[in-house]
Amino acid sequence: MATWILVPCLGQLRTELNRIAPGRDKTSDGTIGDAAHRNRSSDHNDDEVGRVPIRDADSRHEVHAIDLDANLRESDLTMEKVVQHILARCRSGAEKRLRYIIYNKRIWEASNNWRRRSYSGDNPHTQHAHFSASYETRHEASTVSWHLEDIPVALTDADKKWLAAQIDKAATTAAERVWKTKWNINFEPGGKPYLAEAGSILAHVPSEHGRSEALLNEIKTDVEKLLAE
Ligand SMILES: [Ca+2]
Ligand SMILES: [Ca+2]
Ligand SMILES: [Zn+2]
Repeated sequence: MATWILVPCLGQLRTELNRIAPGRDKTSDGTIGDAAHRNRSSDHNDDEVGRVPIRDADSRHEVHAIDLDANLRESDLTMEKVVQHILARCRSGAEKRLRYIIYNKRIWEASNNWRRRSYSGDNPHTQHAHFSASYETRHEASTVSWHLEDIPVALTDADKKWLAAQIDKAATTAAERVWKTKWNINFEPGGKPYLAEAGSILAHVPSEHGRSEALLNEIKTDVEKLLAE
């Protein structure tokens, strides 16, 4: 059997999904069709020898469809979000590499201006999403970004904790730098400026320094400026 390839645009889609959902389930992933697909016209078939809806311009053996498992194993990133993100780009005209998407009993087609229709095929596509690609060389071969990293996802508690620690560290470092270089204030070990919460500036300078309110505000502004750098 001739060697076939998945069209590069869909390979890129899978690569990006792997990047944003590194622990995703791949059980229901699929590319080239099984025996059942071979008996009917399907984008999962080898386009040079199999039954496909479109004959393309080249003689490369290509598969123009990918199934991606719906279980992304992420806290706030779902296949529904991925599908809707891609659909929005298709509808805006920013994305031209797909012919249709099937997911969770629904189908959206380029030929139907990406309007939603209910899908009643044998497989309800609840375990995976199906993406059918264009047969136009410039589209199928394009590996420009699908911009999956732009999908808004809430931070996990672990993410928040990590971020807060980074900001805290940056704030402390910035504050110490200003105080040492500009104000010539040196803190003994353990006498670090108290930062009320991540991203906030010093809540107070130890009172023994006897600085005035105006001076404190000036320091605060400096630190804020540093943090914004
Ligand atoms: Ca081909
Ligand atoms: Ca081709
Ligand atoms: Zn499929």
